Amino acid sequence: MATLTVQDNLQQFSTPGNLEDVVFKSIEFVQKTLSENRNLVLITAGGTSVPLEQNTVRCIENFSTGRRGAISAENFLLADYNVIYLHRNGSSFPFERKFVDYLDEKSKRLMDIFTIANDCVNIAENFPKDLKDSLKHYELLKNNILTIKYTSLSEYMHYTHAICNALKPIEKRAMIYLAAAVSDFFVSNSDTQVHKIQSSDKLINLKLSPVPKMLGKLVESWAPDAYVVTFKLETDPEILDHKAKSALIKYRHEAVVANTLHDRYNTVKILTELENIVIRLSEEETHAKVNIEQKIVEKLIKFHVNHMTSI
Ligand code: PAZ
Repeated sequence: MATLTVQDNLQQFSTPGNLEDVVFKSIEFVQKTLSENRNLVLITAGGTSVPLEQNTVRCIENFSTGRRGAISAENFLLADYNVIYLHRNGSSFPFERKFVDYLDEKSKRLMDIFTIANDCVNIAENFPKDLKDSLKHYELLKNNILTIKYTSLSEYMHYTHAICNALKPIEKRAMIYLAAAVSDFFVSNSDTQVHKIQSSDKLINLKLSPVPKMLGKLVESWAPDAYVVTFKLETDPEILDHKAKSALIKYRHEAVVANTLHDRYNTVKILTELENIVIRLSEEETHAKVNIEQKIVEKLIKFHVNHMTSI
């Protein structure tokens, strides 16, 4: 059976009501980027949700937290890139995620760090320096990031298509960094019932169809000049290299970042046509809370610079 492409099948995914708004905002942001003479990266982050009913009560989710995308966005912003951050609603957010980490570490709720006296809200404690830095960075860089939220697989598909098209005028100065965990299977419209699936003591069968691959079309025609980076996740390290290499050969894009589920924040491999680089955090780096995304982004920016200067 021939693989269906997203362009042929985008109509399989219901069109989000605010698609025009996303198109408008993306075009506007691209114009701003061109006038500022900057590079631009589209980062996708978090996991897509597959609804089981049209009036959705239940859905299929995946593990992704969006952390990789959020920390990568911080590093691109600090390297003077403009960023379109297409992220799962409620997932990790650049700079803000440091506050979430802090609360987690201290086992506190957000409201625990504020006090109220005479109708004035105060911060209850001395913030550590890195939280102050995050706040400063956000203040400084917030105009350089356009954030777009998605929840469902359909939204993700339509928004990615629309944003890639909007990126065309940026040509080689655009990077596409696909860190989101996109569902591989979905319940097609014709197999999705309108109302809540009723509970009963009978087994129910779900018919899951493969999600059409969009990468081929993305590389060929949605954003043909952009530097395209995909991520490949496996749980079995034995098959990771092969799967990552095969993707690079099949789609002929610029780079694949390969990682395994449980070690993804410590070790990754970056594969390009010419390079095969392992990035692994040392014990000291892990102890010093260095983020591996800083190193991934540093490398990819170098490759992107070469791409921009190539004919
Ligand atoms: O979102 P997160 O920080 O929890 O995890 C990042 C990741 C594992 C989703 C990303 O590195 C990745 O591999 N994305 C592609 C997954 C895939 O193979 O579809």
